Amino acid sequence: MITNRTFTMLKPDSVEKGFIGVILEKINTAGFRIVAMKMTQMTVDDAKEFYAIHKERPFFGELVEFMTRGPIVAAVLEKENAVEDFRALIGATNPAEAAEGTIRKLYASSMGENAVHGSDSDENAAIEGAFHFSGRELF
Ligand code: 3AN
Repeated sequence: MITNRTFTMLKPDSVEKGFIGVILEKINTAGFRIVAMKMTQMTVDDAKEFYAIHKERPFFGELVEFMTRGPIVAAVLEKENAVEDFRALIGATNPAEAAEGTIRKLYASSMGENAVHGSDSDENAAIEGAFHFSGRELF
């Protein structure tokens, strides 16, 4: 399935540090259209479900604790080649390895607290978008 959409979350660290505006500016400047957006806070059950693919990983508990400790900004973004282009814009999972100018290089502090989420496939973009938004919330 090929789509032109991806799903992102500005994680609790970005919201806590006041980086919502600068990150959205990078996203808009890079040519993404915001199709849906909201500020919300995941429950522990939400985070366990959202990150179920990582449940056997040693960092799973830390990940769930971090992602539920405060509000996030969830959004669906549209652009040609959205998934790949957004992963390029955010940079490597580990901010120390992220390319210059990427969102994680600029605003993330560690592998765990890495500022933003970006879907890793068109299929997951659709699943993750549907996790946070109903059809009526997509514009
Ligand atoms: P990405 O977000 O770049 O796709 P994934 O899917 O490998 O990275 O990991 C999902 C999330 O799990 C990451 N965004 C990060 O918050 C967390 N994570 C990944 N690896 C680690 C790690 N070694 N230690 C702590 N948290 C991690």
